[in-house]
Amino acid sequence: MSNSVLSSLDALKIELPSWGFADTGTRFGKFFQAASAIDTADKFADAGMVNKITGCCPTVAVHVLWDFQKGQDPKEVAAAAEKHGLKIGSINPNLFQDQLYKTGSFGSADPAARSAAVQHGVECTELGKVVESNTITYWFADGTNYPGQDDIRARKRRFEACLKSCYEALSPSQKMLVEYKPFEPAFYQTDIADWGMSYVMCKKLGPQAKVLVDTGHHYQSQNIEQIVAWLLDEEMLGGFHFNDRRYADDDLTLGSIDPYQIFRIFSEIHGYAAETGEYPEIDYMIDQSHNLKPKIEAMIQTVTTAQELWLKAALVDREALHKAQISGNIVDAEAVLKKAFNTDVTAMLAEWRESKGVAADPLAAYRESGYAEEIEADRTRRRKEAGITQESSYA
Ligand code: AOS
Ligand code: ZN
Ligand code: ZN
Ligand code: ZN
Repeated sequence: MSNSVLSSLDALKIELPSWGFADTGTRFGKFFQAASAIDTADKFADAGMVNKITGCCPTVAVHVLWDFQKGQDPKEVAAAAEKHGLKIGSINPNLFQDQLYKTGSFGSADPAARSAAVQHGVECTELGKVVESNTITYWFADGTNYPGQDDIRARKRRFEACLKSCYEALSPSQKMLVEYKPFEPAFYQTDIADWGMSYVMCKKLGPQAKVLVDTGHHYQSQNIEQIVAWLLDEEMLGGFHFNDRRYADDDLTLGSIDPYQIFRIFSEIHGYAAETGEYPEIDYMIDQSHNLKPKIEAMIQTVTTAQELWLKAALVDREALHKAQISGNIVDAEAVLKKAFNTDVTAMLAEWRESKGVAADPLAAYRESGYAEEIEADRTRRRKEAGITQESSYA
């Protein structure tokens, strides 16, 4: 059993977000870090370091507006990632920063906003083909702030039409993931506010559209593993954005608030794999942008937390669980989950890491590497030489 449990870790490849290595902040302000990435090459270097130290993060998610310069050959960006042993992962369009999107992108009543948004979505899809990335992840800031501001059903239909135009641009190997979020920045009505709305859109589009579950995008106490179970059963789960939440979309470190929730989500995935004989095709992506923690350490902490909870969930004795369930033994059924959750998997993780040639304690190995000191000195010097003030950098 230990072998299949350990090898289940091979199915957990975690994608790092390029934007998580740069200075980002809250709606109210930013606190800068001397070691933060200045440009895309820095972001890839940092992501490459996290991959080297953990051995399980071979791809990096890119943000089209922030990582690709106008007129630049996208292949150059892919080559810059390859230099650090990475491939470009999901392509993240930006349908929220342009002034044109004041009342939304795909949902806007303004045809100029909608056509610019669709054009951007299609461009992102074409870009994905060039850099050989198969995933386009759509997150929308769209919605309204005041009752009556716009026609909700009209917005829904505009969304359907725009998404369809983008879907049609996909190559057979590409897929489109549609993320949902209950609120923020729209506070009265968000166009794709929950998994059901995303599901409805994706289902209408076709088999290359799937739901993206950002763990932070749920109401207080919402049962996320049930959503995951339903989407798995319908073959509609496309990917995750990993983070944790206390109040709303806080982008806190995965498992920092409720590790048992993440365990229960992973247990659903292992359950699916036990039943079907294979792990579902899911993109596991981190969506965290740390304002206070050192960024690279925060990523390593996230990755190792995910692996730890994944392994614990793989330890769930599915046979015992099934027996308890069909015999109505509720106490034992829950105890099966608790037993796995409470197992110390440190030695197992070390064994898996050893087999991959990485250190048993990635965070300690990172701290010993001297990388943090190196980039802090290098980036401080480069900022000084180029006269870059951190106030003027965005994302
Ligand atoms: C926003 O709340 C979403 O979580 C997005 O997935 C993500 O943070 C964004 O696409 C990065 O720009
Ligand atoms: Zn206030
Ligand atoms: Zn997200
Ligand atoms: Zn979010």
